[in-house]
Formats: sequence, structure tokens, C-alpha cells
Amino acid sequence: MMSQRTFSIVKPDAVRNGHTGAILAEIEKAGFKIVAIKKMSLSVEQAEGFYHVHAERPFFGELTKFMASGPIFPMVLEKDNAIADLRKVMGATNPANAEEGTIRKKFATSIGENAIHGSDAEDTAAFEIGYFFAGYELK
Ligand code: DAT
Ligand code: MG
Repeated sequence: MMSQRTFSIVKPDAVRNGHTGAILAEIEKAGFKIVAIKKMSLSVEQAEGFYHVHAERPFFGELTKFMASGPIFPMVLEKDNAIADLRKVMGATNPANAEEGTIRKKFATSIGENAIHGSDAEDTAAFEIGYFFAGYELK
């Protein structure tokens, strides 16, 4: 697989708990190049737009409130097979099911507050990168 870009977020729980640096280190250790990164906070409305595919889920309110609860580090990552490989490095959505050594196993506290986001497909990666970054930021 050729070089590919994906989108990730260090979520508010991980930032609050002081795990940003450790998570970035795991990502770099796994061979990803950090193409773009910034620190920001989301409004609930911005979090709703980002997670619109989950709008009908029972946890949508909790999820969007959590994502707006503190600073995050959105970022664009690049490597061969980036989308699938980031999902592997992240681990399962529920940290109770995450494999040993994964970011969620190490740093997530619950299924809702699970430390990191990663795009799940090419189309969602493209939408998510564009939601947070302008073209001129992606060199
Ligand atoms: P992932 O983040 O692994 O792609 P997802 O896309 O299914 O997982 O869900 C998005 C986020 O929503 C997830 O990271 C945490 C939250 N979430 C998912 N399922 C949940 C549940 N059953 N209860 C509470 N929050 C949940
Ligand atoms: Mg997802």
C-alpha cells in the first residue's frame, strides 16, 4: 500500500491526564509522520458536525459534550497503509477489549473517554482532515 494520510485526535481525557506527549511518541514509534497538528477546543456544535455519522446513536449527546470538554490535538498523519495501521495502534473502542500495548489499552479510561480518534476509511479520513485543516496547512 502506498503512502496514505489519516486523521487523528488526542481527545480531551488524554490531554487532561497529561498523556499527549506519550501518545505522540507511540504514533511516531509506529512510523507515522505528523503532517499537521494543532491545539484547540471544540464547541458542542463543532463536535456534533465532526461526529455527524453518530447523530442517531444513544451516546451522541455524551460523546459531543465530552469532545467539547477541553483542549484536543487534532492531527494529520502519513505512512503506508496509515488508516488501517493507526486503527491497530489505537486498539479497540472499548479499552476493556483493547490489545496489550495499544494506545487505548495504555491511556483510555472508558469506552466513552478513550484517548484517541482515528479515521476508519478513506472517505471519512478526507472529510475529517478537511473539517480541521486547510489545504495550505498540509505540506
Ligand atoms: P472509534 O472511536 O473506535 O472509531 P466509534 O466510531 O464506534 O468508535 O464511536 C465514536 C466514539 O463514540 C468512540 O470513540 C467513543 C464513543 N462511543 C462509541 N460507542 C460508545 C458507547 N457504547 N457508549 C459510549 N460512548 C461510545
Ligand atoms: Mg469511528
